[in-house]
Amino acid sequence: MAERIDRRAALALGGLGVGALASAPLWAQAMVDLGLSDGTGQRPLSDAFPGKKGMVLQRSRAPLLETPMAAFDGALGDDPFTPNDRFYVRWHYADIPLSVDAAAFRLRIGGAVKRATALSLTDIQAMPRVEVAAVNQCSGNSRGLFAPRVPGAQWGNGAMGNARWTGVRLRDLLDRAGVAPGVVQVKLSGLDQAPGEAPHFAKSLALDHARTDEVIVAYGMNGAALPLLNGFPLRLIVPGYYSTYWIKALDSIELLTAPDTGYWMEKAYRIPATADAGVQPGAKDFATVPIGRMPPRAFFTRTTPQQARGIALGGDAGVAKVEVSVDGGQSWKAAQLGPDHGPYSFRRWAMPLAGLPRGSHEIAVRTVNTRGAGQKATPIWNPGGYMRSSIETARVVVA
Ligand SMILES: Nc1nc2c(c(=O)[nH]1)N[C@H]1C(S)=C(S)[C@@H](COP(=O)(O)O)O[C@H]1N2
Ligand SMILES: [Mo]
Repeated sequence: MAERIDRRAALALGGLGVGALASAPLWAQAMVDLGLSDGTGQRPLSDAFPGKKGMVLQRSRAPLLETPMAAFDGALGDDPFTPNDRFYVRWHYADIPLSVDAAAFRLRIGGAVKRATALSLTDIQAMPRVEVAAVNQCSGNSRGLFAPRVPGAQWGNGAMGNARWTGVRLRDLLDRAGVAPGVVQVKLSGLDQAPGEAPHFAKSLALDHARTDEVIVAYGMNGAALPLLNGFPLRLIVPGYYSTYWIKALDSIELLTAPDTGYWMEKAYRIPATADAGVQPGAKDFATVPIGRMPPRAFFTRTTPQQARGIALGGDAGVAKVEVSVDGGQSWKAAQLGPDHGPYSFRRWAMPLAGLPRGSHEIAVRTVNTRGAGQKATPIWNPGGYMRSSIETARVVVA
């Protein structure tokens, strides 16, 4: 089994020294332009991080590495999974696990449980195994496209990736420990450490959600162990939800009898309680709710005078259709869709463009999911730079 995690795998992955986090000199690197709203989107591509290559360097410590859109490109029939070595990376705090001893590692399940439990990776891999294809997207993906600009990581569209995640159901883990009466939430946290008095990164899911078939604790990613930077040896997978909940290097599950009032639930990752999560630029003092499900989105990965193509995600449901407009959104034509890998996966799309007259054309792409949710032309705004999901455009010049 390719995902089998043994001690040797951990040692091979354990070489991430702090020195390795320094980037190569900027002059030695290829640059990309993320097309950010304020024109400051030029970034180097970096090979300096263990297990990663050709990543858009946003920040070295804590690592923020973006996937260049070209890494998502492929023909309609190509699988729509993001290679592990191109998968984006985001950590809040610089003190991240630099090596993990897989033999000594334990996942602790405590709080309001019938028996406090600690499971080894061997214990976990002996449990019923499940797999899900799902997009992991940062809540702030595309934040750098917000106008007016908002503070935070200035991501282009590449703070997302799609993988086949293999692991065990969170429910099965909870049942090993036994859920005590009165539990309302499940709090999850990992091996990374907060500096000083800062709050440890932890997120909580409602018990009902945590017990669904879909929420899994993964040890495998695209048929291999998780890269250290993507949460080796275990991470939470919450299909259809933004990845703030997808706790990496997961080592603690705590059952709560009252809602989590920690900083990362009460203060951070909250969106306006409006229908589209948008408010007027500059608005303050509006009601908020925790960010949750993802809306549908479609992206270009390559546009030539002959063909436009890309990827789409349905968010919390499958991609029902993808449509392309070459006339400024007046008319739309259905694109061809690639193979369906389930409701939470990317799906490839392609549209022939041959026949466009000479000149410069703006091409637009939009998707509708199987719940009937679509995309709007006008971008939303909120101060966190969360949940951008408006229609994307690309320009093609026919000579
Ligand atoms: N332990 C831990 N898990 C974490 C985080 C973190 O800082 N620490 N960041 C979350 C956020 S906000 C994102 S966007 C994703 C990024 O996942 P990736 O680095 O595998 O792409 O991890 C999530 N899980
Ligand atoms: Mo994120």
